[in-house]
Amino acid sequence: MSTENQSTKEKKIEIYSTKVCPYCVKAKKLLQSKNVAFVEIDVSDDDDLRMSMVERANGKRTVPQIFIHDYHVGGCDDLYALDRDGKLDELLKPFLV
Ligand SMILES: N[C@@H](CCC(=O)N[C@@H](CS)C(=O)NCC(=O)O)C(=O)O
Repeated sequence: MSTENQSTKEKKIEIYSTKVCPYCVKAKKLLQSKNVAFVEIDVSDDDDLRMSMVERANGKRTVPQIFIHDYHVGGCDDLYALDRDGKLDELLKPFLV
């Protein structure tokens, strides 16, 4: 495997979510429509995991919190705003499946 492929493989899109969360569903729908793979981290029943999300998201406590590799997008509204501004597709390019 080339170095480029290797590094792309190590990068990932992560979405912190809970089981009942309309904004999470909406955010995942947009990611799915873009044909990218993402990792979902369910923090519903895990306070430690939720705290690590809050730390990583600079104090944001709501779900979803979305990360494109190490770029913190924010929540669902932020994801849709990026798309409206025409910036999302470029960020998602390395993750197309
Ligand atoms: N504007 C935020 C709204 C997110 C939001 O309100 N999420 C709800 C769940 S759908 C939430 O986190 N509520 C508080 C909680 O679950 O602790 C976004 O677009 O992500």
